[in-house]
Amino acid sequence: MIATDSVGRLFQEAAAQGAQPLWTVMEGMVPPHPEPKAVPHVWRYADMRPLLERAGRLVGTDDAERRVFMLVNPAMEAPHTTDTLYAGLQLILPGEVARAHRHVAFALRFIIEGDGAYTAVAGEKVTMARGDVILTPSWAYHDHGNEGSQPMVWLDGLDLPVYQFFPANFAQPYSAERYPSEPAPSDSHLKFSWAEMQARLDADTEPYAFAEYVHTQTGAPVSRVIGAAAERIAGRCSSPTRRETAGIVYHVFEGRGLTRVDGHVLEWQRGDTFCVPAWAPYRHEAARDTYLFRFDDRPILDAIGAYRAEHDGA
Ligand code: GTQ
Repeated sequence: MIATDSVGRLFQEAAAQGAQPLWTVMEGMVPPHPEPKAVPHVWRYADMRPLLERAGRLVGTDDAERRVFMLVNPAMEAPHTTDTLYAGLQLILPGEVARAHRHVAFALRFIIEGDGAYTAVAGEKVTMARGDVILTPSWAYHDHGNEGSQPMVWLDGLDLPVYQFFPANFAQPYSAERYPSEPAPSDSHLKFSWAEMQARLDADTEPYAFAEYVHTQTGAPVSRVIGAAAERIAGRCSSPTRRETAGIVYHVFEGRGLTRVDGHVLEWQRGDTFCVPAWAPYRHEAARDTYLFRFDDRPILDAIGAYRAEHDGA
């Protein structure tokens, strides 16, 4: 037994064994409420579109398997748009093919502009138009091609940050540029058309409407990690104030307004993408009739029993 033992000495010797006291950092380890690292942020399409255009001129599909600008949260590093979600803007020019690969990570696309492009997913060639949502399930081979005459831009939503945490992601190139595919059936479970979603939102006569995208066959969320929904807010109206343990990425399909998040004011208009960190109270205020697309990590939170939400009941 050392006569002059001290707490400092104890900590030093514990550190030499790869151990640290919990009690000095207890609150950080089990905080009283969620403490996301991500901060609220808007990526404006007016700023992003010219960067994509330049990438289109400077970088070909040989150099970029996917020509994407990641939307990186200012308080985090790539691939974090929020603590758990990744978003990126992908450009594909007429005549280009983004070669086939597959990965464990799930992806969804929300089409921002252009038509005449397709994503071939596991042998189904799915054509894409503005506002459509296309799913790329885990481990399904997929390639993208633009057979139209206009550039195509879409928002990618992936669960990549989850695989920073769980080292369980694999990726594989396919042996050819394109994976063999047939035109997708009109009722493909891989695609949700905007027209259908807008009809669901418009069927609700309230100034604020919310509708989730669910698998047409199973009624389940679009993946086991990521869920997606759309919202309609009538001009000069607001959403309820909510907070959720889910992180959220929003994209403005149509309209103009702002979102108050925890004291921040995010102003947005058509084409912009913004994020809401976990547990931050947020409320949308629409200046004009507005449609928002969103994806979140609710399904995986549900799976681990950690999804919680509160709203003001408005
Ligand atoms: O289109 O396959 O934004 O693999 C990031 C990773 C898109 C894709 C991204 C990807 C893809």
